[in-house]
Amino acid sequence: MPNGDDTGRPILVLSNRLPFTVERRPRGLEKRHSAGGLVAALEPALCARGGTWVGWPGTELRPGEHLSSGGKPYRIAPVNLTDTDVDRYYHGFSNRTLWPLLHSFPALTRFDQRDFMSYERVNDRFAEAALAESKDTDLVWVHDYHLMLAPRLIRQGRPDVRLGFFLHVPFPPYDIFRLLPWDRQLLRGMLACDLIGFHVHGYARNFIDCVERRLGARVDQENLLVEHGDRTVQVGAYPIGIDFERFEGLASAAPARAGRRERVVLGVDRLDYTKGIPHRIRAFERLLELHPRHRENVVLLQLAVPSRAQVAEYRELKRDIDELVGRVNGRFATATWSPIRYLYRTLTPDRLTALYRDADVALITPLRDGMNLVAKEYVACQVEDPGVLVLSQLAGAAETMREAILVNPYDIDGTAEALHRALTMDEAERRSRMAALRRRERRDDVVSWTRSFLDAAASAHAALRPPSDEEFSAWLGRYLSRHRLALFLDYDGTLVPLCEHPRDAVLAEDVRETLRLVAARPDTDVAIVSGRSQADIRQMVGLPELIYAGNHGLEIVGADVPEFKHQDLVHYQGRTAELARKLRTLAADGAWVEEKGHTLTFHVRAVPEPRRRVLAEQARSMINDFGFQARDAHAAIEARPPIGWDKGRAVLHVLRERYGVSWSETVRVVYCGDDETDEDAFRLLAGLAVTFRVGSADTMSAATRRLPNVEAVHALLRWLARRPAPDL
Ligand code: ADQ
Repeated sequence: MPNGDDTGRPILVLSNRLPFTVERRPRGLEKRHSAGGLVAALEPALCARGGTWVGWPGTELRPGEHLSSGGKPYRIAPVNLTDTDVDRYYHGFSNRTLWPLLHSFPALTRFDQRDFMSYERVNDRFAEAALAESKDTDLVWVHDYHLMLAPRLIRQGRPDVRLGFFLHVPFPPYDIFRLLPWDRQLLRGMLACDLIGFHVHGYARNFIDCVERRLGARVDQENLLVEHGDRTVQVGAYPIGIDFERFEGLASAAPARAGRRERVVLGVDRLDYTKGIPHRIRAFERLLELHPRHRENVVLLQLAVPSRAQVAEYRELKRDIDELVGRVNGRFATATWSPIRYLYRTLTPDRLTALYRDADVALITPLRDGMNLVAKEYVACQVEDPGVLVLSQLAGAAETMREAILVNPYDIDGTAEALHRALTMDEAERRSRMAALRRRERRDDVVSWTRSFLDAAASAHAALRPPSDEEFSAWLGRYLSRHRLALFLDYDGTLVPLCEHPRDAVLAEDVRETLRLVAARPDTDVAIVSGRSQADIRQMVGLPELIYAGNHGLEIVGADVPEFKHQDLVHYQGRTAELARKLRTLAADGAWVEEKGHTLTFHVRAVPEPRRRVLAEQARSMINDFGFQARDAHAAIEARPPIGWDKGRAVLHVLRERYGVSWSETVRVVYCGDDETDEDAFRLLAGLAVTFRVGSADTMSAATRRLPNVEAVHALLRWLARRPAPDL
């Protein structure tokens, strides 16, 4: 049994490609098994546990055509792609947007809305296929950058399932990732998982950094945790390994090299601009310049697998390499020796492993690489006189393969010198370095990788600690250090938990006391912004020294601001009462209408589903047909007169009235709110305030940060009451 973990339940695997590619021939469909690392990694686990592999077969299947795994004990669920999907989702968004961006090549990245829309549609289809296959599965494993959105839809269909994601390519730093116009959607897609794995710690850190800065999520950088919705997501580094024994076996069995001629420096790559092939050729040229003793004694054998020839950048790269090889060969070749041997083709595993075994040096110098399996395969094949691995620092593999000679591939002279050192290294050093590399790769092979990821995905996760003073200081300390604070707080769901009936949402005495302390500071003003009527909210909070904006800011009263009532309200008084009468005709099964003077709320919290949704929909239509604005609130629909006014405008009004038109230079603003009506404020205050979205709703938010619950708001208030006085 190749995989020791044969006790587990069936798993569902999603990857862009199935473990084979299907081609249409005159005789019918023909399957070509893929020999890639992903198949080697996942097939043993699927064979041991059973389950389904969801993926694209590479050819559009016709109605009635089915695929099987060919006698293997797992199922195949093909996802059909049309020619347009292949063009936009695969060649477009996957290979021309995400591939270059994730490898930190922004200049080669194409941003096209239509490609992204196709990517969304195809991810939906993968998720649907997964859900249709998920009945007897409690573990789903999604692979790679082609499917970053799929986890979210799978989560919606199967809230209980364990969901893991593994990214095979790098995750770039924040400043690169945020160039993507759809970066937040992708992050949210991945965060539907329980476990998100990367090859190395650095990529995991980059991801968490993006999640914190782009989504405002609370994170724990040390333990690699993210708070998202009502779950905690574990992030981790799981460096992939290879099937060590298979490569070692193939290398031992391959026929011996006939006669010893020049020494061989080997490069093996898919033909891709991330692999640094032109830089490598230049480094080899530089070696011949700097150390003429290697002329006629050493060759660079460069193998390149044809790849993505539909993409223009790849065709250009091929031309560049052809030219470069020609130039260097033309410059140094003699009658009996050419410095570079360049093979543009796929090799059989036997031939490839024989070349690995016989190479004196493997020169693996990607400009950026998630891991790089070639480095590991080379090491596994060193079964005779050990060679030397020269490896780019910018490959994930460099994190663990410490006994390689590490180089910066952009440093041509440095790489040439490293190559010289490798070619002249004595046997004792070669042996000890290679032995250590082999021990590690044998131990941390692909089976151990699969097992450690699946075990982590299946096990319980830690939760983040509640927000602490250190976090508040980190978020707000510097921001508030030299300015007054204008603090705006929503009430229901922010200061008090949501209740069945609004009258039950009573402010706790200790929270009132903290609010009093915050407002008593000479450097702080506090305003409550609520959907309740002004009189109601004032009474619920009970602190006359605060500012109150009621009815979503249509009426404002309080210390140091002139009393405000929106001038257009007079036109709607009778209409509001009329709408209340109409809405009351819907108020059955526990639904009821709250009249708040200028606005109304249709509450459905006490109505059981699915009736609740029906009633809410009817209320929404009635409000809209009446010419009022209907807005979603928690288990309620708000009805407001069609006045261009909301919590955001109300906050700006208070700021202007209280601090003058140049308020943004004199006062710092913090706003906490928990629902869609607060999003108006988050949007208007973007860049001008630190805003907090409270609660575990997994919705897109314009807020700067998230707080998990009302208790976290109370903790923030306590910190605000105690914080150091600003240097005004
Ligand atoms: P790739 O970008 O495909 O993988 P890599 O890890 O180097 O890169 O794997 C290449 C594979 O192709 C190797 O298994 C190699 O044996 C094979 N190969 C290369 N040249 C060949 C030739 N001429 N003939 C036959 N086979 C050849 C992505 C990420 C990597 C990450 C892997 C696994 O880009 O960073 O290591 O996934 O997670």
